[in-house]
Amino acid sequence: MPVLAKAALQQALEQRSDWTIVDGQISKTYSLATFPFAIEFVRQIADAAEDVNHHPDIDIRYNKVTIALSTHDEKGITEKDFALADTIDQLFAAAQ
Ligand code: H2B
Repeated sequence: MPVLAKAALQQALEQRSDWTIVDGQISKTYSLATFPFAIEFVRQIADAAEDVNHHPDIDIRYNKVTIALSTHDEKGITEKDFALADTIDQLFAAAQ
């Protein structure tokens, strides 16, 4: 799974909402209703990550969950990152 070229990366970001590049990773912050909801959301993300053996950096601050993704093995951003990003967006939508 190769690192995405700049143009492909920009297009992938434009096709999604609220994902940005932070320190070489794609990143998004989600706001949940409560701290327990944030923890449950992270629990679901952990299961999804294990399913695909691809793991995000996760920052939890009260009801805010920030996800950052890159592909360590490729030292950059690949389709794997966007695939998991899409799954996480679906988990969030289902939690609303
Ligand atoms: N997660 C991420 N984000 N990038 C990787 O390259 C990666 C991973 N590789 N999870 C997996 C685990 C690899 O280290 C294990 C050995 O399969």
